[in-house]
Amino acid sequence: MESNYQDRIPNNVGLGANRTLQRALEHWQPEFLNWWHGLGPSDFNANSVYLRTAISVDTKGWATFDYVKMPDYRWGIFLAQEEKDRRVGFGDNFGQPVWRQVPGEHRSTLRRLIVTQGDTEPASVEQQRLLGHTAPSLYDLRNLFQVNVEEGRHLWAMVYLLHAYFGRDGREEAEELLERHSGDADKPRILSTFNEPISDWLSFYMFTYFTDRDGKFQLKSLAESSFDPLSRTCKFMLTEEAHHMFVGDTGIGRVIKRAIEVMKELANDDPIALRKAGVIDLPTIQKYLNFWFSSSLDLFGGDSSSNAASYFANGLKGRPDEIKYEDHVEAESSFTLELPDGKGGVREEKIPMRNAVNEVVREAYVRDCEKGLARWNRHLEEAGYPQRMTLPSTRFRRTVGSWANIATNPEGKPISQEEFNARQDEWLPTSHDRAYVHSVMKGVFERGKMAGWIAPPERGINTQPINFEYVKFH
Ligand code: BYC
Repeated sequence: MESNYQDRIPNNVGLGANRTLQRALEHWQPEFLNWWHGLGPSDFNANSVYLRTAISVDTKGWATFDYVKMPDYRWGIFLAQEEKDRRVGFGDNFGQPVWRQVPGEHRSTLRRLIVTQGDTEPASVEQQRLLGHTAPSLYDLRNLFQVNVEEGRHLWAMVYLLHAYFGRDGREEAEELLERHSGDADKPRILSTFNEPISDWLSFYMFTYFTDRDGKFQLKSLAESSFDPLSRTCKFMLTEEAHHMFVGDTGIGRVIKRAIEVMKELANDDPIALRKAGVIDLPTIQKYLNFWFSSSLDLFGGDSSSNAASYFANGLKGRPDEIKYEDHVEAESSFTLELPDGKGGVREEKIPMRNAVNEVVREAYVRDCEKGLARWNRHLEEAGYPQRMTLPSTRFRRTVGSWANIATNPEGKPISQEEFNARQDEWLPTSHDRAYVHSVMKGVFERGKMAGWIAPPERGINTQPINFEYVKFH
């Protein structure tokens, strides 16, 4: 299908040929813009931002860079190219042709999955709406806005599916995606992490590293779906997701680098001395990491899940890179979970592999998270410091799954609730830590300048220099 960039809603889904759908989406468009103005980035909507926009899905068109005012960003609907003769890749229908329409018996489940995915996209924009004011540089400000507009496009992607394939229910769900709000007491976002405030840039980098990475794994699982329009939508979303994780990965690396620079200058690694010098000390970075990693682990759902088993059996949602697995049916296989034994220890339990899909995907996610830690720890190693960043155990501070509300230390050893309460300030950000981090967050809007708590990036965006005017104030 040709890309049409001239339509009011840019698309490669032939929207012009389907007047009813086009009108329905054109009706939703002003509601989206209202939401953007009310709950999107505050105050920077009149500035020109050096953004990439997808104008088609081929290698040339998916990343076109230019100055754009955010409300003028062309939020389009783009699906990856259709794969000829694509077959169901897993579960009970393995090998059968994929579905171009929603099968009646899976309608409500697919709608729920699409709504849950769609709900996270505007949620993240809401969580980050005030961050622009404290951006550590124009480069970072531009990256924040890039992430925000693309999350807006990902919302469009899910809303398109709801409108195109789910009739009146879908249109109602699309409205509700703009009615729930992150952290709202009455109408919160669906998944827990998306109701956590992101009011400082260290949290933003942690979120884009850990939570966007959950996004990567969930999108990859949905890209395996037998419902082909969902699969193609998610495949294209994944191309944009990579930059979001890059922002987190390099952001955390730069905060650590800057701490190391000051540790060297002062010949001292005492957190108090570092805070006096205006940088973020390593123990505080570790606490933020513990917080966001554990929160993001919850997003994979329960470790033993009958929902996950039926998604897999029915071919609705698979495992990332399903092709790499030997058995695509998993009818007989099992998985051994480590569970709390209720007596302060750990016991093992064998469960059907299909019920363990969330855990299998979570394990793959943890391995992917470790790559960033290896990079950040290399900075410490090269500078000759013995400290290392570590991922806490997947049992630590969980609120979903078998380890939910079981007190453990970061190594995953079950401990008493009293010990957890007494020691949690060593492991998780305290109000004092948060207040300190907030105190160094002051906007730096001069070309090429960086806030004192973060090192400059290694290179600019799209081969531009670091001191490029990434955001124009006029
Ligand atoms: N918070 O059988 P269970 C992204 C619910 S991020 C609150 O254990 P299941 C992005 C669950 O919904 C990716 N509730 O889990 C990143 C279920 O409720 P119902 C977002 C939770 O169903 C950054 C019940 O507990 N995409 O894209 O196997 C920026 C029992 O569930 C939580 C998706 O998540 C939680 N943490 O799996 C922007 C993909 N966890 O249905 C964007 C779509 C579980 O019984 N969603 N629950 O009422 C899914 O595939 C699944 O819903 C989940 C849960 C993986 C989330």
